[in-house]
Amino acid sequence: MSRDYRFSFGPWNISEGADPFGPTVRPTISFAEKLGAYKRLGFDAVQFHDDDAVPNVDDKSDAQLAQEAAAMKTLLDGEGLVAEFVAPRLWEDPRGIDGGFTANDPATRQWAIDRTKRAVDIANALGTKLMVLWLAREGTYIRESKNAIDAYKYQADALNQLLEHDKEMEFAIEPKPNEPMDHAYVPTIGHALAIAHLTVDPARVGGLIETAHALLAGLDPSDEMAFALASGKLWSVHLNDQNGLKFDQDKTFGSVNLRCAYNQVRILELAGYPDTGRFIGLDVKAMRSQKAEDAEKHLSNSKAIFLRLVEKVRTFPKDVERQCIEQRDYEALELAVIEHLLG
Ligand code: GLO
Ligand code: MG
Repeated sequence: MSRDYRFSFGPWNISEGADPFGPTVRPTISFAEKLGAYKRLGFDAVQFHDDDAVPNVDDKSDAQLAQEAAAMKTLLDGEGLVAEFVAPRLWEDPRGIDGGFTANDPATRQWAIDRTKRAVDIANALGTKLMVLWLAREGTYIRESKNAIDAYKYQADALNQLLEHDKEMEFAIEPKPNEPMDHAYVPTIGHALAIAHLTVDPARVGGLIETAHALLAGLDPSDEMAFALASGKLWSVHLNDQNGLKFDQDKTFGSVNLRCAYNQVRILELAGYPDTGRFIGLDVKAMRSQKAEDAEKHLSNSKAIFLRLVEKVRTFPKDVERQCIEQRDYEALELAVIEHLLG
């Protein structure tokens, strides 16, 4: 019997509903209140941006940073929660406006590395050895603005400095092809794991696959996961859903394409993912139209749909699968999958 899945999300997944065309529509919920939602909704771990744990991280001394991160760890312990990872939020700082690690200005590149080292220190204080790097602004609006060859070298160089800074920390790159930039330098897990091999310690550079990001890249999320799993490098996931090629929607897992969601669960099951001790992260967003009192349902529904799909994967008739594959009757296999999903 495999271990149970453990679930996580980030405080940004409970939000006030602002979008590029309109202001917030729900009241702000304090971090402390959000923490209370975790156990209530059946979640085990918190995904942190560095400044979720230590606000205004750049303005804090090392001593303040250590003290505030330790206080956050105490808060987590009190709630029976753990930190899954810390991600440096470089993309909100004015200095990172044109990228951090790939900025043309060497001083900005240094700031991005230094800020991420501090995020590593926060991760240690919170008791996690996993960093996530969503390389939000590491890309271009126009090709001519950067030298892409240099940009890849800069990213490997930044990783090297981080790997040296902490000899035990693991770095999971979260690929995304676009948004906020027109073109991101690391759009797929293939790119991420190739960059791992440009570093001094490839074994400590892996990936986090987000459903919507893979779909935006025109790829199948379960295959992206499989690619990382094949080298033991799927260190987290951001499950959600996406309705076609448009802005990153972060919809409830399985709400658009149930078959695609089923296949993501299937690949995690085939890999024995729960036994790795890694978490199922849900990077989902409530619809803007959702009333404040119901603005957590995207999280509980995503988890419920995930668990229903685990049951579906586990109860799929293996003999039918075997026969269909032996006879190369994929029409029959397809119908069997659909009938099973229709239940
Ligand atoms: C946005 C990303 C974002 C990251 C998070 C962790 O498209 O998915 O939500 O996952 O900031 O770095
Ligand atoms: Mg994400």
